[in-house]
Amino acid sequence: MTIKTVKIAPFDGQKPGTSGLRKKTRVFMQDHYLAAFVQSVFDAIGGGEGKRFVVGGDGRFFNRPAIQTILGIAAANGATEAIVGQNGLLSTPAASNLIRQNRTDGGFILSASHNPGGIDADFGVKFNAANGGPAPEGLTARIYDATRSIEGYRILAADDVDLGSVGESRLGGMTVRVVDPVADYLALMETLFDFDAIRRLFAGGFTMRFDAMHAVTGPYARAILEASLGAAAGTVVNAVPSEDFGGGHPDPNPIWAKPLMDLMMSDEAPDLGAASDGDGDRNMIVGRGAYVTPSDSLAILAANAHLAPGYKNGLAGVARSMPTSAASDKVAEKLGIASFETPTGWKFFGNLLDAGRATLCGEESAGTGSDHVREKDGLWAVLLWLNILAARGQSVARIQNAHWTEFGRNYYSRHDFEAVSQAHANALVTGVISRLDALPGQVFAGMTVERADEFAYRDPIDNSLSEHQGLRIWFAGGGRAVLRLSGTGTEGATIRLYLELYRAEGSIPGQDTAEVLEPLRQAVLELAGFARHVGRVDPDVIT
Ligand code: VG1
Ligand code: CO
Repeated sequence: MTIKTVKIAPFDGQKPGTSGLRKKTRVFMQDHYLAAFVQSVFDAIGGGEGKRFVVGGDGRFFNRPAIQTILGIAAANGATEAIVGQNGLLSTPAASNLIRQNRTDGGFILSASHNPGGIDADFGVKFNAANGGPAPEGLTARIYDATRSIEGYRILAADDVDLGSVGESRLGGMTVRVVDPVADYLALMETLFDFDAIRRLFAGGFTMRFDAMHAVTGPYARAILEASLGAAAGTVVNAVPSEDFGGGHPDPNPIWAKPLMDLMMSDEAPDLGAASDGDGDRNMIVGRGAYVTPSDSLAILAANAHLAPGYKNGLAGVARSMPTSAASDKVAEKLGIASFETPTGWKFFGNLLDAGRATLCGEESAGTGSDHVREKDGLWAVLLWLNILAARGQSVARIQNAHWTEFGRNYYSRHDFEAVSQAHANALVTGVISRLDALPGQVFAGMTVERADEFAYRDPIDNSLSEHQGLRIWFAGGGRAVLRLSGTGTEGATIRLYLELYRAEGSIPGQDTAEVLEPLRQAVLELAGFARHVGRVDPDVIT
């Protein structure tokens, strides 16, 4: 086997976004494109000599050839071991766990998460560091720098490694260890949750549907929910990972998981509905007739986590991304623990988790997790809910209503305007930024602005500063609107508008979320000039 050195020129635009490098699949399939990025990672971390890595992905189109390329480059860069999920599959949280458990130097996770898959859809690569978490800002910047000065990459000329069966093989000087993607993750979950109590819950007739959305959590959910916990066969649906996720968006929200939502709002609803995304790090929780927003879910989990063995000693703190509602802050306040507000993206939770300052973290985009790994974790959230339901013996709706009564309710909604031209999206955002200081006191659609700023985050552990993390506008009467541009899209720009209104008295009888947030929506549409810049006021997706 020989090591080839391939001379190349840098590719434009290999700048990782909110969660790794995400592009159209055909962009990744261009000669040398993936190799250039992977070599840049090695260059940015000081080479691969003597290092060990985890490699796996969500099973989307191009997953397997991409893994072969990464293995060839790792071996040629002197890596000594690669731990790969069988058939190239690893959920993002399971990959994070393997990095930590095996003390590797990091890992490559191949996924574009909730984005659709296929040759004409999306692909992505993410590098996670030795703590199991997404590359932090500093490392991300070094990787991007390396992509701009790369002159060539090293790759082993060799046959494809067999990823179909568990076991070890050699690739040049590197050992490739193919592992069961589920086993170690299941073992970790057993240390955190009361599996016997959840088994008794299912044995007592508790019913559930878990929609794996044709993505990576299928095998995990079947092994854990059905085989280990005794949920009825067929509880997990769409359980076989497919390269294009059955042609859908593997995005667990009321829009893309509509069949599950419809079931949960019908007379045939089981006790619990749940779903996860392409790479298994997001979750959706819905009770019979009761959708739980991700922001509320984080708050409810924080308030009840002590009911699960892994968290019986309480939480050090709770962290949420800035656009996430402040519902979890209320819980932290009552528990007398720290709360943190970070920029969007899991990489910002890493330092807080490593330092033991936060135990639970969450994002409005359906990501929840804890210090058990360094990624958000869809099935973990489902299991914590199950543990809480088993311990309290109450329905999801009852627990949620009691929570609102105790803490008040943060009405919350996110509006996404997709495939907007980059120029129009930038004009809208810079238009608001240029007026930030003048906004307080101004009235839009009958609502008065109280405060407005552009969010910047000073990491309390390493003191690094991350600026331009979204615009926040607070209105008199307690409403907050947030505006930011997505960092995970692959086509044009996506403007995200987040609306939140806190009501201390809890639910308002006879009014749904859209009605409660309507005045706020009108105000921010006018303030930012959506009609003028985007040509429309109705979003593509409301979650
Ligand atoms: C979105 C979400 C963000 C999440 C990110 C990655 O980012 O808003 O909360 O961390 O996706 O999630 P953006 O920049 O498009 O708003 V995943 O499940 O892709 O790893
Ligand atoms: Co994801």
